[in-house]
Amino acid sequence: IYLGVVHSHVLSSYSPSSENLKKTIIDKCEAFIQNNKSSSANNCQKIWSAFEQAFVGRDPCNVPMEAYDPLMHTVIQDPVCNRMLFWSKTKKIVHDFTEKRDCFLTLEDTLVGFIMNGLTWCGKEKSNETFTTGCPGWTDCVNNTVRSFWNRASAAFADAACGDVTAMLNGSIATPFSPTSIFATIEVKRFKAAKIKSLSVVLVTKENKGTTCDDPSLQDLQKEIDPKLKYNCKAVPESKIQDCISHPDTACGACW
Ligand code: AVW
Repeated sequence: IYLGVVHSHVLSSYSPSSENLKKTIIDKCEAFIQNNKSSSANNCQKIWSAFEQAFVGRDPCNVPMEAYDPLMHTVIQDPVCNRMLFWSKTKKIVHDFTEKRDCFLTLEDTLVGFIMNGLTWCGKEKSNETFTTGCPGWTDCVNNTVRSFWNRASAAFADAACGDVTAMLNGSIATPFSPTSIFATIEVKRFKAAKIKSLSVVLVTKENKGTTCDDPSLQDLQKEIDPKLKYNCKAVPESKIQDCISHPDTACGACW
């Protein structure tokens, strides 16, 4: 009984998960800046503070995407015209592709996307603690801590889009332009014809099977975007992209 009391006292005052999340985020932030000197104007402590104020003390199902406005205003990120790569239902292949290449950049290759990628976090009402377990899942409630972050970060990424923009979509599923995806609900809606010249869809297919560029959902995509913006779509076999992943020296222009 005595040990039990000591144990719970230590737990409540030490709050290990919160300390770990802070360390994880600051370590990832610093590692990113080390590898991307163009991000060196960022201050990882300030990023942590702005991040934490979005959700600490809040119901984890009631964090609107605007809660992350201060974080997004704290992060300094240069736009990278012509190299922005959006994606939907292609998470693994798209990141295997960008990992060893500089010609394209996904949200997860930017500072804020890199830091949060793979993490789970939330707070609790009337508490200043940070949790990394027991947080609501993606579809448990609309305004959950993690989902609102990705919505907000995706909005900023799309707002910054300029030049020729690329989107890698999944041709192995029935609806490559899924109406409930972040790509459809947030990103495409924020594409600005004044800044963007063209949208190129790379439809990743399994050897001439599945959806084609004529798919109705891709026609919906084309209808969504400003007609001033040039649209094109190319079905590319997954094996061709895999070849490019295995051979990082292949020029990006030769991959599709
Ligand atoms: P996605 P998006 N349960 O592949 O267009 C758990 O659909 O939405 O592509 N996790 C989920 C769920 C779910 N039901 N739905 C989505 N996720 C998470 C940011 C999961 O981690 C970039 F800029 C999944 O891998 C892209 O252009 C991820 O959300 C665009 O937004 C992506 O879902 C990709 O979002």
